[in-house]
Amino acid sequence: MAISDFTQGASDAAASLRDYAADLVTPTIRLGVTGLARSGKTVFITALVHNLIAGGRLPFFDAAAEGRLLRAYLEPQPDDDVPRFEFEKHIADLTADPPRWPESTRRISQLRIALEYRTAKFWKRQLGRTRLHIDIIDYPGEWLLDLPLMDLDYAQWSRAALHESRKTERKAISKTWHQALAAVDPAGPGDEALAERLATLVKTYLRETRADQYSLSTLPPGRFLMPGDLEGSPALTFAPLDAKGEDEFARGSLWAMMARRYEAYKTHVVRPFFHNHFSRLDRQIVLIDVLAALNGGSAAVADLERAMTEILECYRTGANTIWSSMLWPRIDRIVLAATKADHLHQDSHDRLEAILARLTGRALARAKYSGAEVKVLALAAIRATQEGSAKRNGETLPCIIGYPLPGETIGRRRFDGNEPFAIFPGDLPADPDLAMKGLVDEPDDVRFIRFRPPDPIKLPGGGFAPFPNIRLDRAMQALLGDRLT
Ligand SMILES: Nc1nc2c(ncn2[C@@H]2O[C@H](COP(=O)(O)OP(=O)(O)OP(=O)(O)O)[C@@H](O)[C@H]2O)c(=O)[nH]1
Ligand SMILES: [Mg+2]
Repeated sequence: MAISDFTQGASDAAASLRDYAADLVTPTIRLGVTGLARSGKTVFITALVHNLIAGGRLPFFDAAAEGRLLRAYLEPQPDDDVPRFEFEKHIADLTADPPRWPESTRRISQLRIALEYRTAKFWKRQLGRTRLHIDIIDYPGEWLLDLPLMDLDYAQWSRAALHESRKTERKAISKTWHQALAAVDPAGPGDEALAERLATLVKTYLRETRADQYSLSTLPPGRFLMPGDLEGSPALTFAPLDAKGEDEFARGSLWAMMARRYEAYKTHVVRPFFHNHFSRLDRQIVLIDVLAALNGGSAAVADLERAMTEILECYRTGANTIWSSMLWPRIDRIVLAATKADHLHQDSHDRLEAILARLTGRALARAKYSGAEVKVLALAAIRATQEGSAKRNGETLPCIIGYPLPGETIGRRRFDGNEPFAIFPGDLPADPDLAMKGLVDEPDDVRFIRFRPPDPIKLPGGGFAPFPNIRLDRAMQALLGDRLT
């Protein structure tokens, strides 16, 4: 061995020893960020990290407001087998000319940020600095829908999934799949091409139930909706079968093949996710696009409520039998956040929070969160609009002003993305129960259109200033504040 190899090896060893020692002395919070597709996870994490690193104005985040945050910087993440959250790429999108929203991410990713701060207790005495690692984990909320599968065998799951798909409102969408299924004999030979065809039909059905009206059917394998790195993998080539009675199926039958794959999915996909990632989280924020559901009408709201109930079930450790086999999550603080609040005038922000509280109320009331604190709030991680007032029919009304994205329409007007426009977003109803019925069912529609991100502001020393936000600081206080005292 050459001497340089030896010294290289020795310094590697020293470095990993240093890392190890640093981990021992630097406490770590693992913060989970989840939500259904397009709920705003990527934008939230990017804005949070940007605000910490670039010293954003965060009046309700105590450590920042009290001037105790000294430095924040990115560090290599601890888990080598998880893709890194591409913070720099997302910032590059948001600060491009014209600015654009980051691309959809659709899989798990992780980022570590190190914070140096002064504790409040010793602040006056000017004692040294303290470090905290925040490991942020972005993962699809759809994956949480898999938890109930752990308690079901293949026959039970098949029955439940078929029952769901036969409901009136889904009949039209499941028709093609059910026609194919009617010709299938579960006792017949386990044929790969047939398995693939059935799995594809189920995935199409699931996608259509969603595309249709922002809806989710219960008991889908979460990866069917959001495959992550398993896109096209044989691990996802199974589907429910229709067995009459309590038949026994021979080895080599289609049923046996599907049952084996279903169990493999549980063992190799569902369990590792809950075991390796979910159960290690300390804090959790669940992002919810309440406005999109309100826009979709009462059926969309009802579906969102159901999906949230299932998702929140995962945080309910007290009475949940499934957890005993998988380690319990140790989450002690949960924030439920309605995103994109900048689509509303500030007068409606409290109402949006009330609607979210109502939407998740049933799930929360049922749940024992084993002492976890739950906070509900409305936020915009990046505020794409400004507030103003404008006259309409002689009356002065509060409005929001932003650049509607190309292709957005209001009435007959179609936007090209280059002109700012003032919009009267209307008020959310003060009574959350009215909102649950869905806004588009109301005669006086409240419609939401999408805006492009705000213009970035260059800092003299290089880089960009954090974007304006709504209540992002309150979310940060609820999630991290107590660990920075
Ligand atoms: N106005 C406004 N729009 C937002 C905000 N956050 C997200 N959006 C919009 O919502 C879209 C989706 O946001 P993302 O952060 O990419 O959502 P995601 O949950 O990461 O989505 P996936 O990666 O596809 O699961 C963005 O492209 C924006 O159009 C916000 O704070 N304000
Ligand atoms: Mg994303």
